[in-house]
Amino acid sequence: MPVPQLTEAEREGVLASLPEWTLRADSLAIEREFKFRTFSEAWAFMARVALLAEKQDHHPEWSNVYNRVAITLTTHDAGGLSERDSKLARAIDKLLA
Ligand code: HBI
Repeated sequence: MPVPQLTEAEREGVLASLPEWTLRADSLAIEREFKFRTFSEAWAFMARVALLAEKQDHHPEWSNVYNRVAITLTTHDAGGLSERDSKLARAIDKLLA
């Protein structure tokens, strides 16, 4: 299903509202690294993010090394950043609040 890519102005607004996330060099994704005390805490976080992703039908590109989780959000259907990425990023940040 086609999804509109964010304009440059919309991207700037998204980044301003998500100060913990950074724009990937190609401007097509946002990224954030998370560090936990243990692998178990990292894994529990990933399980919660997975449920969010399923609920939103929007899935992260991510990696986990022991207590660290790196998440990249981009919208394949848009060929770049869309409002789906900012929505999921906000929901992920709320898990840590
Ligand atoms: N997740 N990141 C990302 N990007 C997508 O375009 C996407 C997705 N999850 C599911 C999804 N698209 C569905 O809309 C399509 O697989 C049908």
